[in-house]
Amino acid sequence: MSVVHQSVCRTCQIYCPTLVTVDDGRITKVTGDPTVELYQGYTCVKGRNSKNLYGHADRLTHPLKRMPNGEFERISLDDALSEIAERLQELRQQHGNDSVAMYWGNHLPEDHPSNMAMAEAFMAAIDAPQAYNVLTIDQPGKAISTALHGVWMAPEGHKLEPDVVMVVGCNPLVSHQHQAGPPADFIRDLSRRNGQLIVIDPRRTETAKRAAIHLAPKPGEDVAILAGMLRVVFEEDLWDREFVAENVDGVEALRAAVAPFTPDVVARRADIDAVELVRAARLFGSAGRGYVIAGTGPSMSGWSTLVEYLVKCLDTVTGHHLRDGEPLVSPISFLPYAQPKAQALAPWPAFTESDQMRVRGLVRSAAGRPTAALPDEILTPGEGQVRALLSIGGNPATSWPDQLKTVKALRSLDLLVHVDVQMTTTARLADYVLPTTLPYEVPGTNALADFLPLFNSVWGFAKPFARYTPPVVQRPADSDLAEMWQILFRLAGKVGVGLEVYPGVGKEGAAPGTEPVKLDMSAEPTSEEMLDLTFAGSRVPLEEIRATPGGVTREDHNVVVAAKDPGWTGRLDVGNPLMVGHLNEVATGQSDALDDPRFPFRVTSRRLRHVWNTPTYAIPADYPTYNPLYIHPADMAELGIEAGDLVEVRSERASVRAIADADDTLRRKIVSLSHGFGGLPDEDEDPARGASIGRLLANDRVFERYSGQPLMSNIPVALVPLAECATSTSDLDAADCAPAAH
Ligand SMILES: Nc1nc2c(c(=O)[nH]1)N[C@H]1C(S)=C(S)[C@@H](COP(=O)(O)OP(=O)(O)OC[C@H]3O[C@@H](n4cnc5c(=O)[nH]c(N)nc54)[C@H](O)[C@@H]3O)O[C@H]1N2
Ligand SMILES: Nc1nc2c(c(=O)[nH]1)N[C@H]1C(S)=C(S)[C@@H](COP(=O)(O)OP(=O)(O)OC[C@H]3O[C@@H](n4cnc5c(=O)[nH]c(N)nc54)[C@H](O)[C@@H]3O)O[C@H]1N2
Ligand code: SF4
Ligand SMILES: [Mo]
Repeated sequence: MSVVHQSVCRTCQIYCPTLVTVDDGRITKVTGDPTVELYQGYTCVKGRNSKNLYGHADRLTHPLKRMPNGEFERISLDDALSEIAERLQELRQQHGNDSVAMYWGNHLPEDHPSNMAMAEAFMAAIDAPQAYNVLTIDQPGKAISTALHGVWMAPEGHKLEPDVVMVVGCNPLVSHQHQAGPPADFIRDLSRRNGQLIVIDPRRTETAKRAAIHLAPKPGEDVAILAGMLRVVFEEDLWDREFVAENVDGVEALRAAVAPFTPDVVARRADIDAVELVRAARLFGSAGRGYVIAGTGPSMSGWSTLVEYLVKCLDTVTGHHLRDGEPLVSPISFLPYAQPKAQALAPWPAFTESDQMRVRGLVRSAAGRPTAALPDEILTPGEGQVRALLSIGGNPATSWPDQLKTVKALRSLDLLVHVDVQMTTTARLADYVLPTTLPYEVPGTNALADFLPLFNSVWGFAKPFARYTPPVVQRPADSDLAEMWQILFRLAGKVGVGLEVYPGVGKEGAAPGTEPVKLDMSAEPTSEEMLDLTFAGSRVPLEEIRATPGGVTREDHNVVVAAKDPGWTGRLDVGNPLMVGHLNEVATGQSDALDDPRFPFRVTSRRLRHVWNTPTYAIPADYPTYNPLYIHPADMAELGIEAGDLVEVRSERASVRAIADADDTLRRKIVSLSHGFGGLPDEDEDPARGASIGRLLANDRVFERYSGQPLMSNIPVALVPLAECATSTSDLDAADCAPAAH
């Protein structure tokens, strides 16, 4: 029997509405749902191909325990959780609660709306402060700069008919990192109104090809470029004096700090055309409405917080915020309604000084504890040493920077528990591997896309859209799976602690005064009950969303931005002393600090269309399973290599082997590689599995002081063609051709 269900893709944060065809209990087809105007039937190859995840031979369906001989054996989930609880209790008793850490990656928030709040509740219940997440190795500057700058309480300036959009180190046409919906929609809408797109990216990306102005700088110079643009905006009086006088502090400090970044200075540093830089600044500054989005490019190149702060400064000094009386086009559906107001919420502390790491002088920031320093917290003996790690929804052994140190740390743990759907690099190192359900087997919603504006104002929907989906297929027969929140609930029960769960996105994101819900630990809630808890009091009631299979698109509440409250004193800050001090350092510092004649190339990060971070076993058949190393054709000619050749990529830290591919959209001497690929360092180097970019990184050399995020892109490397090694008569000696020592 064939049935078509309306559902929601949960492979990434775009949550496309889908039509899922189920034949005799098996998913045979996933397509876009054409009934949803906002998405126009859009899906991507990853979402359509996700049907292959289900029923695949490589899918994990039973918990595994690593035996003393190193082999994995099946164990029941209940027994596994009992054993894990016992070991956690021993460690807590012997070494204190500090010895237990949790890391959650992308699939935790993605899979079920209650997972995040449940993870937070679990760590609070065992009174363990060592909670880490993926944000600090992604774009931590988004959260940190928000705390330093403050927020506009009508957070939607970008949704109302912009005249200009500037995209910095982001490639939404492939990554979808922007509005939920078809990724090119924002460009189409922009050009319909004769608006302009500016892109700043060392590569002529799919997005850059659509831009009116594309600056292709050296990577790592975004601070200088944005400071240079701010300077033009001030010099040419393109800033919004009235808005700034009314709502913004620190403008004189910012103006002084950007003064050294003249167009000529910036052009020289970034190797771009000074005239084009000024043109971009004028276009941005003189537009009536506009906004900037920054992606992973600048964050991975070492500048997350300062770049994200300057992005906010540009939007704020040009007054690109919603005003009194303007419509809010996409109020959040899944949270209680909050009246938008044309006023500033003043900055708040971005750092918790009392929450110190033991290494590199790092502290917890608004983005969380520095994940990049967790391997050191595991390896450094003494009080507070982490001995157990619960790894949920991510893949530390591949995604964390500095794979060599990460793997050494994971191997040294007394207990590593990993929750996943497949035997990833991390799973292979774990003591217990706990398999989790796949999205179409459980109820879900598209709420995370709806919530995203809470974390960054340029994410989320262009129009409200709330959809619920029931499970559309059964779990595999005989499987022993649980949802992530369920695993945590059951583990808490075995440890003997009660859980208090906050609605919405958890305590950190909760409105002041929100009370947690005490769970009855003797009766496991259902997945649906967890949804009820999470969406309590939502603007659009969950009952209504459940009862409307196509989804609810309600724009009620006559959502018009209200005037500033009488007597309101909150102001945004564009002159934060930490940021201004850092700008001064950049102005007077060397821009060529990374240059090293031994490593004439730089490897940058990029996303591939057909995989989402760690590839799954279900890569579409017509796409490569490896991780192409993209090189400019002229550089390939100089190196004497062709597409398909093996190349050793060598950094100061390590070397990996990659399969070369030509890409003339790159700058010369800049190569690019995706993350998520590759095996463990001591496994046979199989180029078909793809090269690990994380192995080339060091976590303690060049790192951002605010988040601990190290250089994860723009890494100095040398490229050595392997064919040359085989036949070398040149100045390459045998040592050059052997993999670099780890
Ligand atoms: N050098 C370098 N390093 C990087 C980056 C970079 O650009 N360059 N990017 C960084 C960024 S932005 C991020 S977000 C992190 C990612 O870091 P993580 O979140 O730690 O890693 P992911 O690969 O996203 O982990 C996702 C996990 O989900 C599993 N999975 C796949 N499909 C499903 C599913 O349908 N359901 C469930 N439950 N699980 C599934 C996968 O097997 C995988 O183990 O990596 C960072 N690391
Ligand atoms: N298909 C697909 N989509 C994804 C993912 C995926 O793996 N595959 N991953 C998801 C995740 S976890 C995230 S965080 C988002 C990320 O979304 P994006 O940030 O859009 O990610 P990328 O496509 O890697 O784009 C980063 C861009 O930065 C450029 N760049 C590199 N260094 C610099 C620099 O120093 N300065 C500037 N200005 N640019 C630089 C690169 O050339 C690249 O084009 O994508 C998400 N979406
Ligand atoms: S864009 Fe994301 S949500 Fe949409 S189909 Fe692709 S993977 Fe699924
Ligand atoms: Mo990410």
